[in-house]
Amino acid sequence: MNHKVKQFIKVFVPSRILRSTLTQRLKRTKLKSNPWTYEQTFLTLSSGEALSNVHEQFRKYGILKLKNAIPASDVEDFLRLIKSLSGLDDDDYELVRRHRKRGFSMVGGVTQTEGLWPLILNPEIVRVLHKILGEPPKYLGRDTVGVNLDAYSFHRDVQEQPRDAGYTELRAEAQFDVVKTIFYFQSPGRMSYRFGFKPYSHLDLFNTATRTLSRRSKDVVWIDVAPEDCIVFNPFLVHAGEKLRGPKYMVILSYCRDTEFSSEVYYRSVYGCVVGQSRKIAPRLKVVLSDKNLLMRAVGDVESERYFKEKLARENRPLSYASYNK
Ligand SMILES: O=C(O)CCC(=O)C(=O)O
Repeated sequence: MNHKVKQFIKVFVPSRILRSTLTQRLKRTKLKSNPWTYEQTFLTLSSGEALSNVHEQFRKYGILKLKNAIPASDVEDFLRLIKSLSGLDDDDYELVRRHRKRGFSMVGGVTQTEGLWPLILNPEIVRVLHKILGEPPKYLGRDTVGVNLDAYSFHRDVQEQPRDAGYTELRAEAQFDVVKTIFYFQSPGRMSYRFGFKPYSHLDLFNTATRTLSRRSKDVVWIDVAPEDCIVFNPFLVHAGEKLRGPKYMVILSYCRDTEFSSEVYYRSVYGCVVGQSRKIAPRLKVVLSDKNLLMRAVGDVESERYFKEKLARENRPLSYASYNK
């Protein structure tokens, strides 16, 4: 309850009993105004926990917090690598804050940095993803390393497309094929970052009103993400990171079921990326992924000229895949 309201009640309501009733009533009204106060809105698991029902539960919530997925010593190594990759350290945050400089973003930063591959291969995360997807997960790439990047406003990681014929079915079919993981490796002693989302929005595909959500909206739930934690989420979920308020070291990865849709997503990321960025899975990483059964069958095909030609031919027919915008 607001401090000023508390003071007002203290000064102007003489009876102790009346004061307490009024305070309780106001507290309850405040709780009622937040639709998520009494509802479970995401899944939480601890590393190593038994995983019954995770597949169904993830479909329902579209988001899961996996606690202590990354050993603390690995967090230190990843943080060191990200700092050297970006050339930025905690002190550089002040530059961003004071001079409004944009932070560092490296698309493909994980696939191109061997020291970060253990993050992709993390057995605990892979075990949970297997349950979520209902089959062995494949690595989709689409990774980003970001330092001191101010967060996007609320968004889905898919484009909102016109509702053409057959589109609804295709999109619904692909709705659970891709999952993303996000990490915030803060330096020791720094506050953890928070990840915000609109509960159940991954099931409400045509509700575009959520795009205008404010960070203070009561429709949003915020999750604290410690450096050892991993957030797994459905990219259709409306989400955002919190505003930059300290040094921020973020990594995003994507995994998928091995389907035509995910090949399409990989294709788009390889051929649709900005010049100078590489979203191809590095050749040596392909070998490592293949060893761990994490390599998509279509990766080689997608990168070949044959796929490119067939793809162009397909595009002459009406095709309505949900498309990835990032
Ligand atoms: O910047 C963040 O913390 C979140 C990033 C994000 O939502 C995204 O890249 O899709």
